[in-house]
Amino acid sequence: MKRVLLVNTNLERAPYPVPPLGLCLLADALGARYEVKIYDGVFDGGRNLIALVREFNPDFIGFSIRNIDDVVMDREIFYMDDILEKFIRPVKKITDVPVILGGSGFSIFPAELMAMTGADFGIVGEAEAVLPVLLDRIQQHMDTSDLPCLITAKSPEVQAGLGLEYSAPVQGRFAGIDRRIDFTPYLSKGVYSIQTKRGCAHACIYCTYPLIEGRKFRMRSPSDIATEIEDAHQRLGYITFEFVDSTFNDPEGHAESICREIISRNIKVRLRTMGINPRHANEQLFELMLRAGFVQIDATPDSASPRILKNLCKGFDLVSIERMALMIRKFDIPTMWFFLFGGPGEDEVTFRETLDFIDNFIDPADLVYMNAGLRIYPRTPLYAIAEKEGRIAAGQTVFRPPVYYYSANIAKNRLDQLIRQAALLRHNCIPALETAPLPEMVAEAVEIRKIHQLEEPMFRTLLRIRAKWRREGKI
Ligand code: B12
Repeated sequence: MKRVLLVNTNLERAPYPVPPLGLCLLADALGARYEVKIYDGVFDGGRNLIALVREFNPDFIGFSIRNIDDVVMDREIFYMDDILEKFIRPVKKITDVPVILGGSGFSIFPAELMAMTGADFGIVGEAEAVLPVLLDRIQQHMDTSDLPCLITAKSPEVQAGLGLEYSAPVQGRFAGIDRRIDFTPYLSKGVYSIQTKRGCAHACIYCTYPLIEGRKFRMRSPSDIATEIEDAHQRLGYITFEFVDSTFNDPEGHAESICREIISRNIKVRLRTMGINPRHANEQLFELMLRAGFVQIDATPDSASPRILKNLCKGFDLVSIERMALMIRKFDIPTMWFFLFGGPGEDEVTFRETLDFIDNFIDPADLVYMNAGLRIYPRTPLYAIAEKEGRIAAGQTVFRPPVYYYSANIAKNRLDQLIRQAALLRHNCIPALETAPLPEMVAEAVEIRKIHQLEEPMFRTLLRIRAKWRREGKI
């Protein structure tokens, strides 16, 4: 049986380490036809990779490239140099088996990463269907040029299938992340990722999700999702499960069905999710989410200015965000809010509109994350806008250095200053550059949580300490 080594090159552990769900799904998809091993670089950082390659002696090596940069302007962590240095180059030095790339970061910049790494093949987007066929064809020395979303070293410019409308159903049953990798380090520091669907039918101008996952929602059945949670819960105990969908409550009704399924099985778990879309947020959803075990959500409206919401093509209006905020307060669901300033048309007036919303609608116990500058990605409407406005040259690469869009209606320094001022006056507003809390603050939070046996999300404890330290003039 041929052997496949799948390498997770993600070295980032902030805001917390994320398990390589995509690679685990691929290992399942390669099934019984291949012997598959996953090397998880998150905690090992490449140290034992070469020994594993020598011992396992794979016939194929796949590298997953998730993060390219951190999307925080002015901090600009660029991950690729380390990925090349710690994983790809050392492996290529000792073996010449075919190297295949994939992952969400790769799917955004496929041609650039093929050139940078010297890989043989790359698959853009989901790979459960294509990867097994590709490996079969390579072994049989067959032509691969008709495979969708495949890029080869010989024709990196042929991005066949990019923007392809995926139609294959998303894998239903799944063996589980912890059955594919050592999940122990994630038990205390991380979460168990759950995907309930693929695709994003929205058209936010800067966003890559539709490019990575396709534009059509393709759902897993609530029963398969609940079974995955139930089984992992039985194996791993009381862990936090996190939904990694672009938006959890889309299309309408799916999130509700998942919650009902979890409730009906009486599974006692901690759940959290990214992206709640205001358009489909309603009281019944929040009620069901609380009953199912949600302890925390993210709300990512990006702006609360009617003009900017329209310019970003968010697909919802201020009224729906306000309605959602009122429900969040009514049900007291701990929420991290994310705002992204500097989009097309942003000026002092629109900035203040968002600030007014923060002041009038967001619980001061909840966190408000303020980022500025929109990362420009290829093949997005924002790229076309930036090109048209002459911010970037026609066809310019935005891979490295990462290029950000800034509204022409407000100077960057002024916007940064407004964000800093807003954060100084509000203990719960955190500028993107200051995301990591002080170690002393974390230590105090841990202590308080232990003494009072607090179950609330860590960010709420930290925010209370932050407010106290501000009052005491410590920060
Ligand atoms: C969920 C998510 C988060 C969650 C993670 C929660 C969790 N428990 O996992 C949170 C909010 C914490 C987060 C944080 C960050 N994220 Co994020 N995140 C995502 C998101 C929406 C989904 C990722 C996911 O789990 N997908 C589901 C799995 C099943 O898919 P997958 O891993 O991609 O695998 C499939 C394919 O890619 C492919 N594949 C994967 N590997 C391989 C390997 C081979 C060889 C092949 C052939 C194929 C292949 O096949 C797989 C199965 O189909 C993506 C956007 C997106 N839609 O992909 C952004 C995304 C990955 N994040 C991004 C970034 C930047 C970050 C942060 C650095 C932001 C920050 N400054 O904090 C951090 C890093 C965190 C970390 N520790 O790594 C960027 C990366 C691009 C870039 N600019 O670098 C993305 C693409 C969003 C974007 N801006 O476009 N993120």
